[in-house]
Parts: sequence; structure tokens; C-alpha cells
Amino acid sequence: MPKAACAGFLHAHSEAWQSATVHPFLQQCQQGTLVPAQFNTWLVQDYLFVIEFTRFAGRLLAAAPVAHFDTLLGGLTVIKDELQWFESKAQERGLAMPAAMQPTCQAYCLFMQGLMRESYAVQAVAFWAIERAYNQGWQGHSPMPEPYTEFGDRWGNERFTDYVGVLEQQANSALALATDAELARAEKVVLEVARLEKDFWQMAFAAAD
Ligand code: HMH
Repeated sequence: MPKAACAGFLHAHSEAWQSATVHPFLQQCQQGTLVPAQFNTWLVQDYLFVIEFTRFAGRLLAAAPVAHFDTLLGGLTVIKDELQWFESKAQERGLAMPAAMQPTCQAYCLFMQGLMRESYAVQAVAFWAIERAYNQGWQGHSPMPEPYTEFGDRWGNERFTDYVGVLEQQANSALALATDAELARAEKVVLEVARLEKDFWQMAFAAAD
């Protein structure tokens, strides 16, 4: 049996996917050798990312078949808590938010905005790939030591893995009805997510002050 579409995209781009989910930022988080400026940069920029990701989730819901509502509404509920959680984590660290958006974060936000021109199937693949990258990245470097434990758990926990699995099934079912052109777009979008994820880690890792 051929691989389902989403798994096939990861298989076809396994090197790019590896770079998106294994990075010195995560490795040094796990080793406890990251300096606060690096983690804080990630935190304030990821908050800005999640704001834009929330808008993307809203557009995805608007395009989705009713059968996909439950999962996407559940996801939006988690995102609601996540935005508040980011705010409290920043406050604990004495960080002013919102911070100025760095070009790397902006590139990712522009990518998500551009997805509004794509079909539901392509958007569903992008949404899955973005969540899958964080699930795999944090889980693959867990358990994290304090003060990073709750960050590793947020995206590395088993329930989140299950959610990402349902997103994958939904994206696959949308792709089953897609044209060859949409399939090609979807594959390209996964590759773009991989590059944007790697760049995002690198942005935070390179922060020095
Ligand atoms: C950069 N990718 C990035 N940030 C996130 N919070 C996620 C994925 C998961 O939503």
C-alpha cells in the first residue's frame, strides 16, 4: 500500500524535516546550557507567531467540512489558553510583550497569511505540519530540565501527539479529493514549513543579549 500523503511528504523530505525538529536550540535547552537571552527571544517571538497562527486556525475552520470542526475547535481552545500562558511566562521573566517582530518571525507570519489563497487541503497540510514540527521537536528533546520542563511538556505530551495524528488524518482525507496540482502545492508547503521552523530555532539560538 502506498504511504498516505502526509507521511509521504515527510519521507520525501526527511533531511529538511530533521533540520526542523533537531536543532542546537532544543539540544541546549535539554542540556541546560542555553542562555536566558536565547530562550527569551524564542518566547517573545513565538508569542507573536502564535497570534498569527490563531488567525490561520480561524481561517482553516472557516474552510473546513463540518466533520473536521470538533478537532479544529478543540485546537482553538488550546490556543486560547496558550496565548494567556505565553503572557504569564513573559511576565515571570520580566519580558515586555509584544516585542518587535524579527524578520524571521515575520517571514513565517507572511507565509501563514499567504495560505489563505490555498485550498482547504493545502491549508490543512500546512496546519498539521506546523503542529507536527513542534510535537516532534519538543518530544524528541524531552524530558527538559527546569525551567524548561513545562515547555517540553506543552508540545511533547501524548495528548498533543494524538491531536497531531487526527490533524494528519483530516489533511489526508482532504488530499484524497485533491488535484495533482494541489498535491504538489501541499508537498511544497511542507518543505516551506520545515525551512521556516529551522530558521525560527536559529533566530532564537543566535540571540546574544
Ligand atoms: C515556530 N512552530 C512555531 N511555534 C509554534 N508555537 C508552533 C509551531 C506550534 O504551534
